[in-house]
Amino acid sequence: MKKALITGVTGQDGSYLAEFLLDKGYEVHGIKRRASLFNTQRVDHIYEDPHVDNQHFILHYGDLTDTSNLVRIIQQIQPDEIYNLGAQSHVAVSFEAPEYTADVDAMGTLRILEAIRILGLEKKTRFYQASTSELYGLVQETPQKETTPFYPRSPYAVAKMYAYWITVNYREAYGMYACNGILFNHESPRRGETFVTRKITRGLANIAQGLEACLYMGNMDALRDWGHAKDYVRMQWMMLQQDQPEDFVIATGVQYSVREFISWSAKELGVSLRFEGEGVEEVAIVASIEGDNAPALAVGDVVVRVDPRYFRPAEVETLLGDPAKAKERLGWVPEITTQQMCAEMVAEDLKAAKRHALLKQHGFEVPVSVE
Ligand code: NDP
Ligand code: GDR
Repeated sequence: MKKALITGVTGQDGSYLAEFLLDKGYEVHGIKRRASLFNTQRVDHIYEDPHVDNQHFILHYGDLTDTSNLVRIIQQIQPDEIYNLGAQSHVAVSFEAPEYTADVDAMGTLRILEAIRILGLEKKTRFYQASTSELYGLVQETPQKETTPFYPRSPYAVAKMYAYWITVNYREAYGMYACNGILFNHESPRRGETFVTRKITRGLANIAQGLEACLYMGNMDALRDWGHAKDYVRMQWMMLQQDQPEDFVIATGVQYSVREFISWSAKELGVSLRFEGEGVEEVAIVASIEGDNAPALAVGDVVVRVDPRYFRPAEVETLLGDPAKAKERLGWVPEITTQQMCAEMVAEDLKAAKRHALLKQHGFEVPVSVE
């Protein structure tokens, strides 16, 4: 039985990847951080009681800032594959916590690579690094492919650039099977609530059900190439099954604006929006309503406004990937379109909002977290 270790197993990708590898018959180990509240919601459905024998899904406490912890876990497991998905992954937050972001995202990657080397596992353990389209930042070529020069635009992207190159370096210096997946944005109903797609689907569902008044957005002109996380974790595994380690761009090859994503999400709720005004004065107004998913809304309501506090000190305006290499070499193509993904996310968030609204109707007020 193959053994895999996933850092960031409690995150969006980690949870889908753990499911995927368990289905393939792997023994899956994951590193979770100590937190003051349970932080395992995304993997609770695959949790296995440690008191029963023959566990296939095993969680270890740990942190990418803690070298001795990483060495001990890797020594204990002797994994065939390590997927380094753990990161301070929020670009805007990286401007607030640049040093921590560098420690986790850059040095954390080095710590794992060094642990593999110190333990003499260079020939056994294959390593996947969660690299990112944010490396392209201020884009030098469109669409972006494996050979496009990098120009990172945030402390997050700069830290991930170190991680990208140290992965290449350890492959070249020590002959390790180590590779980078340069993944463009990918989303799902499990996406963190403060990333733009989930903020939109959840926010609009809450507004439609009367749980929030208005959605405050940053740069709605930003263009992104959004895929579904399920498609992207499949590719993470495929990258570690080749004869030779190589780096791949993973993307859909289509881009849309944040504003378009807002319009689609509203449409999924039966609401048509009209955008009016410019810059920080721009608003989205309800133009028409169909069906019964938005009982709290009326035509003319303003549901989206701009709040400059969501603007970034340096913005990545446009990203569009070219996944031709992944298609040619690995036969990988995304199976879920951006629109299908948006519909799935809205449906899930609407279910949750309806649950909340029902509790509220019956006198049980449950506060809705917003940022
Ligand atoms: P998430 O933010 O959903 O998950 C990040 C994971 O990393 C969580 O499990 C988190 O733990 C964990 N983590 C954070 N800090 C530490 C730390 N100090 N030590 C150990 N673990 C830590 O990210 P995604 O699942 O979306 O992304 C997975 C990886 O892919 C990340 O590295 C991200 O930067 C990268 N990436 C993501 C893309 C995307 O569009 N989703 C695109 C390209 C790259 P906790 O749950 O406790 O917070
Ligand atoms: P990104 O994702 O920065 O691309 O990083 P995010 O969803 O945060 O932003 C995408 C774009 O939307 C604009 N935007 C807003 N973003 C947020 N979060 N909140 C807002 O209110 C808002 N309004 C507009 C942003 O300015 C940006 O242009 C994600 C992360 O998953 C990274 O870890 C990963 O590496 C990259 O995708 C690829």
